[in-house]
Amino acid sequence: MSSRTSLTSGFVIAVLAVALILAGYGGAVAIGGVGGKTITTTITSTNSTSPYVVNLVIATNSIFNSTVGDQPGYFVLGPSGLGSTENLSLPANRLIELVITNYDDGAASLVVPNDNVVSGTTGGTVFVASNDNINASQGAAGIVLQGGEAVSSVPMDNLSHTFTIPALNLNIPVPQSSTVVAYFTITKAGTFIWFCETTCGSGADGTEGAMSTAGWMTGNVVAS
Ligand SMILES: [Cu+2]
Repeated sequence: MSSRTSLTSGFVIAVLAVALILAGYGGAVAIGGVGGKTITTTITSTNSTSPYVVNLVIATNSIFNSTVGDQPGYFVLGPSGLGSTENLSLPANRLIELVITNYDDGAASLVVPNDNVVSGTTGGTVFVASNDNINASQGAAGIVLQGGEAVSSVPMDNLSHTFTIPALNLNIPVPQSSTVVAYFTITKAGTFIWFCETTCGSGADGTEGAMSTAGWMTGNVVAS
């Protein structure tokens, strides 16, 4: 190997490493080629550039109490299992990736008009995937991904719940039986009340039970 070739190889590896760091890649990278050996480099992504991911699940089979019966609720899914959404701790001034998996297949009307429209997210949209809108196929070169949809609103007859923080002008409508991904940044520290704005609770107007109880369809977001 001439010194020129060697220099070029080193340069290519350096550029590749920088590119992977810039892309926020976290993992082991195998770079082959120098003297027939494989160089394995571990690059750790930095927390400040990657989004903070929070996973919420909406489930419907929890028995609120013997009088009310079953009610829908938002739950946090984390490394240690199921958590309460009564006090959701989120970082301030960092991009948040909120993933909501909704197991509720029913629609409900709105308490607050127009809260089927997205607000406060990156690009003013949320990405929705469901069993109805993913329709990939197998092509000659591999799977052809098709489906999922970035939407700026959800039709009322398909609206199941919302994740809404009025103080932050954040509104994430959630369709029936879907997974929703939203990106947003909370630009100030504080405690903000989150609500679901559909009539998914109990009582004559659907605003009691889960809808008026922290840890079910409302709670606090504590941003720090
Ligand atoms: Cu709800």
